[in-house]
Amino acid sequence: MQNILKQFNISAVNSGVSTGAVWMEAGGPQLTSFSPVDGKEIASVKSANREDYDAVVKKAAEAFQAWRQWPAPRRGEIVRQVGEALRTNKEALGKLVSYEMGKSLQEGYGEVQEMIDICDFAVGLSRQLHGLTMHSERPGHRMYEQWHPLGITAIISAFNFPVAVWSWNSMLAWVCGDVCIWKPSEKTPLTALACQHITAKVFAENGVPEGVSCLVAGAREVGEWMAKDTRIPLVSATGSTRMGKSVGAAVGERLGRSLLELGGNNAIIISKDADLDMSLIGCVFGAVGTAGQRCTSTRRLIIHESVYESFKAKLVKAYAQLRIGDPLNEHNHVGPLIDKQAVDAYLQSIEKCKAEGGKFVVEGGVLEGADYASGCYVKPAIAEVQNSYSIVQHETFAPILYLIKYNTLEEAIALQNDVPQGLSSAIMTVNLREAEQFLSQSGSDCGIANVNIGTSGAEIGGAFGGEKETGGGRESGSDAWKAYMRRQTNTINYTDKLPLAQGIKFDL
Ligand code: UN1
Repeated sequence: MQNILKQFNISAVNSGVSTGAVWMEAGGPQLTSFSPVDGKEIASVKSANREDYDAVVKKAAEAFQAWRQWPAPRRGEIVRQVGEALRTNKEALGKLVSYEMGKSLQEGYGEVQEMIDICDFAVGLSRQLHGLTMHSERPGHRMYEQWHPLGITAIISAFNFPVAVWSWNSMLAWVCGDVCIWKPSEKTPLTALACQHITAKVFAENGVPEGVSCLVAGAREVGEWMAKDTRIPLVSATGSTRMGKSVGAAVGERLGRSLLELGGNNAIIISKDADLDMSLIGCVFGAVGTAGQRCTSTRRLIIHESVYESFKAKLVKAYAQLRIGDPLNEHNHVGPLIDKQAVDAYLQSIEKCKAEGGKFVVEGGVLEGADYASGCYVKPAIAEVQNSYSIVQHETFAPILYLIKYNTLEEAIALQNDVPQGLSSAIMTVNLREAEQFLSQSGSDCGIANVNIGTSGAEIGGAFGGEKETGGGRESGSDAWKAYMRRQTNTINYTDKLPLAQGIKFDL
């Protein structure tokens, strides 16, 4: 790990405030990053105080004046080179993600791959920031729309995807002509430092203005400054519903734009017509992958009563085979939770579930012993519950899977939708009628609805996000780029008359 830290210029104590090549003398409190893998302190990062923050916003605003003049395909060329640099650094960055955050090495690499993929996507997009043309109702008039850069995009990201979520936002924002200020999770500042170093090198080689890629490490208050800051037209925030409500309210108060990607409470319906063996992988990976800390993690299985017992038996057997331990050891399936606080939340959820009547068919618990010295390794658990339990309605960021029984598909869909969140959902069925009903307007109410794959592991090409308490934002693929630009409608009169719209007569 020492070599990797060195490769990314990370020393024992680092500045967490940067406008690109420049790392400022940060005056805020120091954040210490501990690895949940072994509990050891990795390094510290000095966070931004208000003065540092203001200096960064000023630099970013200046950079925007220049950056927005760069042709979009040229901005795309810079992002292409960032993608190349990520390819070169994939192994090292993937390992650092795995060590600082605790996800399995495969998933660490997968996260960096998502970054590379969004770079490729953004490069193509840089030549496709299309607007529409319309037919004017007036003779000799032309009407069209164009998309202009918006300004500063603030990115607040969470610990669970410490680098990919930043890249979904920043790569799109950059090709759109925006500049970015990133507040990474205070739990994973080092992977952010690494990304900033990778980007800054590419930017410096290409003469990209200082301020196009900014980093402001810090705790909650930095996010609050961003949310209230009228110099920032767009705040893109990923995290808990609680955080999103406060960011959304503060941004809304000043009529700014927010893009919120908040909690999920994702379910898979296992139909009587499901291929049970195939479904098993999707369910188990969805529930225990990233130790249940994805916003797309599978939290609930809604299982048809005719296959309930047999599928439960398969799950119990599969869980017995899970290997929990050091995520850097590729032999293991499940790594640690992010920190002790997360372990407490996991334990409390188990207690609450039991108190409400939940019956555990796979018991949870915290693992002890030399291999689990960080105290953050927990056993993935499975409980039989009712969907109405308050704990089942709540997103616990941990590997606890709830089993619910159903009889008719209508009932299953109603259960799937009957939670405050609306991010991801899936049905396992080979029955076309069921699949189509699930995807129809009276089916899943989520932003993501899948057939015969699980709830997690979305590809970057689609718009990512969800409804209800998930916040309504869409990031990543499809036309999510539109959130990072401002639309302008233009009407041009190329005659020597000035007819008014709607046929209004106004003669002088
Ligand atoms: C998140 O957990 O915040 O679909 C994002 C997935 C990943 C992204 C998850 N591509 O699981």
